[in-house]
Amino acid sequence: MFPLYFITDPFFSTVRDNKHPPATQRDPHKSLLDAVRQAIEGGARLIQYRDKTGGRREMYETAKQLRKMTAEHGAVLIINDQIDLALAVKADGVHLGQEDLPLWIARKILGNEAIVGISTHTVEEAIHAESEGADYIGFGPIFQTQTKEDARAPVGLEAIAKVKRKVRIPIYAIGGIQRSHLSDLITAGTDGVAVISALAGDVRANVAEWLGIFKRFGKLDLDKTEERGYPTFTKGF
Ligand code: TZP
Ligand code: MG
Repeated sequence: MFPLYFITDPFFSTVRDNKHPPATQRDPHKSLLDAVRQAIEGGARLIQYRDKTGGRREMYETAKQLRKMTAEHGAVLIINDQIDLALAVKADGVHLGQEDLPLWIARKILGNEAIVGISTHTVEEAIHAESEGADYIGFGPIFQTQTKEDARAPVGLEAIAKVKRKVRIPIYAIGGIQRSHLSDLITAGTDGVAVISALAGDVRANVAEWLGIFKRFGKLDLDKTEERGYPTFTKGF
C-alpha cells in the first residue's frame, strides 16, 4: 500500500470563495487540480478528492479531470463521501465516514474490487469497519486539526498502537499531521498518513520530502514503483 494519502480541500483553490481556512491561509494554487498535479509530480500515488463545499455538478467536472490525471500517472483516486460520484467517474473507490451511507451499500454499488475506506475514531469503530469489509481505515484525528470543521477530539499518537493490535487492514493516521510527526507515527505502527494542510504550499516539494522520509523508514519502495510505473499494493493502492 502507498503510505502517503494526499487529500484535497477547497482551500487548495483560490478560485472558490471559501469560508475556511481564512483567506490569508489559502494556498496559492489556481485550482485544486493544480495542487493534485503537483502532488503527483512529487510522487503521490494515492489521492482523495474531498470537497465539502462544492456543488455536485462542479465536483463531477473536477472529478472527471482528476480521474484522467490520476489514470495517466498510475495513481489511485478515491472520492470522499459520494458513492455515486465515484461510480460516475470510475474512481478506484470511495471514502466514507461514520455518518455516511453504510459500507455494504458502497460495495453493492461499486463492487468488490472497489477500494472502500472508512473514517474511524475508536478501536471499536476500526474493528467494526474491518469486519464489514473495509479495505483500509482512516484513524483520527490524531492531533488537533483546523481543516475539518466537525472534527472529533484528538485521540493522540498512543491510540495508533492500540488500533494496530486489533485490525489487520491498513491504517492511515489522519488529523493535524505534520512532517515532524512522521517518525513517531511510523514507530507507533501506522501504515500511512492521510494529510491535507501540511502538504499545502509547495505541494510537489512537500510530497517528495515526505515520501523520502517514508523511504528512509523502509515504508516505500520507490524503485519498485518506478520500475512498474505503478504501485502495485493491495487492490492497487
Ligand atoms: N478527518 C479527520 S481529521 C481530517 C479529516 C478529513 C482533516 C485532516 O486535515 P489536516 O489539515 O491534515 O489536519
Ligand atoms: Mg464523509
